[in-house]
Parts: sequence; structure tokens; C-alpha cells
Amino acid sequence: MHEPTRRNVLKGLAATAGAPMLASCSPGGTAQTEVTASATTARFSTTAPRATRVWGYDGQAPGPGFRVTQGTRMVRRFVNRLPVPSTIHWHGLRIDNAMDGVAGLTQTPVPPGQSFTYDFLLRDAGTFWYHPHIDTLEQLARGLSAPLIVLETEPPDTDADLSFLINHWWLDGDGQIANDFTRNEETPRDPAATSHLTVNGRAPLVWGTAQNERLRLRLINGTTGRILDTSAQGLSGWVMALDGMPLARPRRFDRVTMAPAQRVDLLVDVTADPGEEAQLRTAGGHVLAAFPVEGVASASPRPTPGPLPPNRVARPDLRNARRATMRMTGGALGALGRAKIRGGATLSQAELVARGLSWTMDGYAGMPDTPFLTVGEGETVMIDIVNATAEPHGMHLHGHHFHQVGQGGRLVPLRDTILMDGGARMTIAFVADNPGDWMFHCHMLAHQAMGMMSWIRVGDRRTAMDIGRQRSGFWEAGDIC
Ligand SMILES: [Cu+2]
Repeated sequence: MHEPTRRNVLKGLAATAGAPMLASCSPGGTAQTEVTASATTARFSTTAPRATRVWGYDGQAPGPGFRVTQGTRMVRRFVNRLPVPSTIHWHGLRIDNAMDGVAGLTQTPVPPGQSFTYDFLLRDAGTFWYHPHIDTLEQLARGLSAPLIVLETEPPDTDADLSFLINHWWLDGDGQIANDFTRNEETPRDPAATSHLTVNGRAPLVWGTAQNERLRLRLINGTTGRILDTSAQGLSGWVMALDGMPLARPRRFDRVTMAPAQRVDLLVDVTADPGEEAQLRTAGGHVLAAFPVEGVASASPRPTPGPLPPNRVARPDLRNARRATMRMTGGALGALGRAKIRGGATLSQAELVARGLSWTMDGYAGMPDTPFLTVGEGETVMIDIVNATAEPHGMHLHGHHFHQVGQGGRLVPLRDTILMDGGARMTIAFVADNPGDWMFHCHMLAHQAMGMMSWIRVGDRRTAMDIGRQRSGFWEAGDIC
């Protein structure tokens, strides 16, 4: 059964539907200066015998997250009340390297009981999210993820602006998380474990609406490894942005495919009749969100929307690009072969598998000692990615958005995470204009945990913390929010 609508409670707010707490710079929002990670409980299934023990941000799994306006400076003290070290990675934000939250690369992990202050300027408006970047598979699967919505200074005209953070949970018969975190795998050992997809922790999320209302839906694939194929009934509209970057030409929304960590912004008009229910659902028929239609908001829908205002991203100069090849191997059906590991040793396939390493990038299994590529600040980089495995991967570059390079040098719209089919090759291009050490890895987190990770260095050799100090004037450009 559907839960009662929250419409009357949240209507009119730029709301994270399903989340009772909002943090925002806008009037009526709750200014919040901390993000606390801790053990808590959540209810993902009405049939579960009891609440699920999870790890959450600010007492919830997934966390309530933040809505902040573009151009502001965001300062958040991360307080770790988990039993393990953690960090926060602000996924998709082009921020200072020292704030990127990658344990062992850009910061030391925050021990239990301690804190770390993240401080950065929000350059880009769009749909982003945050999660730990240490033991990421386990920490995300236990509940640590939250939306980070950066609002345009003049948002498009809508009746509601909803972020939908999609998570997946394996629950045992007692309603508890069933993953076996001693193995870096997506699937639990217990064959009786049940699979649950939630939106903002609800299954399904319910949002009451009216015919011809226009909704902004910000879909975030926060699963650890699922490709989500999503379509709608009773809703008609446009894809407005991918991974937080607006499309110059919005395209009609029919269905969208999202790799783990990818985001899609939709503007949809409610076309279902009063008394009907519009739905957002997966290709498998699973209802992610239900929109019961009560009445008619207006006689006709709003006019076709124009594009969202673009974020300022430098255009790659393909003729003068630094070019490199990134080859990925491994998996059950792909050739893993020999590979290097951290420290420089080269191991046989059997030795790698014995250490839980099944995937490689550029001949390394696991985090390499040295960057895959070092480029000058401001250089255009082209990476030819060769997926020499039989499985799809969702490749994420930190600190930059990139274009896939299409036929004749055509630049495909910007992304920070791209889905590659098994056996596929593609070329990506970007201007390396954000100095520091940036991870490039698979966001199917079991693959990452089993070796599929690498990094690039932009600019001369300085530590992330040095860059942070040098650029502190840059951060102070915005109002603190
Ligand atoms: Cu992968």
C-alpha cells in the first residue's frame, strides 16, 4: 500500500521529497553547519519485521542532503560518529582537490569521533550527491549517501522540484542488511536475501500532484552497482541535464538509462487524468515513484521549456590535446592476465585473484603508486578508453566533467560518469583546468573494490592540502551558506 501523500506538508517548498529535514540558504530552510555520519535505523519495506540497522547522514539513510544556491561557499564540518574511518566525496562537483574526500589521495580518513571541515565554492548549478570515498562499497551499501542540489539563481518555473535518490538494499529475513562485507561483491551469500529499490528511502515514493502540473525530477542513481533503465507513464517531458550539466537542447524524455552515480534532470508535465496515478518505473516494471493525480492544476500544460542556464565549462581543443589510452581488463569472462599492484610488484592472475583483485586499469590492479597520466593545468586531455572486459562499467572522473568525442570530433554532452558496454571503446575529452590528484575509476563499486581504479595528476607536483591553501582566496568568492 502507498503511504499517505506528503504533498500538503511539503507543497511549495523546494523539497527533497520523503525527507523531513531540509537544509537550504533560501528563506524557510534550515541552515546547517555540520554533516554527521552515524549508525541509525530506517524502514525500507513495509513487510520487514523490524527497522533496518543502517549507517546514515544526519540520522537518515539516505541522508536528507542539502539545497544550496550556485555561487555560494559551502562550509560543512563532517563529524564521524561511525565505528570506522570515513570521508565525504562530493560527487560531480568541480571543487578544490583538497575537498574531494578521497581517502589516501586527497585527505587522510576521518577517524571515529573526529571531524573534518569541507569548504568549497559551488561553481555549477545542478544535481549532485555525496557519499564516502573509503571502503565505498560497504559504506554506501550500509546507507551513506545524500543529495546535494545546487539551485540556479533563477530556477525554471515548476510546481515542485524533487530530488529522487535511488538506492538498492539487500535485506535478510529479519529486515537487516544482508551483504557480506568480507567479500567485495554486489550480491549477498544468503540466497534468501530480498532485493529492495528505494527512492529517498521509500518504496515507492508517493507524491500527490494534479494534471498539468510541471515537476522537476532530479534522478540520482545511488546504487552501488545497478544500471537503471527508467521510464514513466502519465508524465511527459524533457531531459534537461545529465550529471549536473544542462543540455544545450533539452530532449524529449522517453526513457533514461543511468549507470551507478549518474544523474538525470527531467522536467515533466502530469498528463494522467484526475483519479489516475502517474508512475516512474524501471524497465523491470518496478514502481520507483507514484504520483496520484488529484484534480486539474490548469487547463493546459506550460509551454515547452528552454534550456537550463549552462555552467561555465572550458571547451576542449581537440587538435592540441594530450592523448592517452586507458585499457581495462578483468572479470570472469575477460582476460585479467598479469598486473602490477601498489608497491610495484607484478602478480600473476592467480596471485591477483587470491588477493581479491579481479579488474585492472592501465596494467594496475588497485590504486597505482603513480598517476596514470600527468598533464599541465589547462591542457586538453583525450583518453581513449578500451573496455577489454565482457562487462559494462560506469567510469567516473573526479574534479572535471568530460565529453565523449563522437563522429567527426562532435562533442557529446558533458558527464562526470559514463556507461561503457562490454568490449566497447570510446574517447573522452576535457580541459584539465582543476589542479590536483583526481581519481578515475569504475563506479560499480564492487569493481572498484576489486581493483578498477586509477588517478590522474593535473598540474605540478603539490599536495592537495598545499593547493587548498594557495587557492583559499578563490573559495572566499561566495557568501558562506
Ligand atoms: Cu566496472
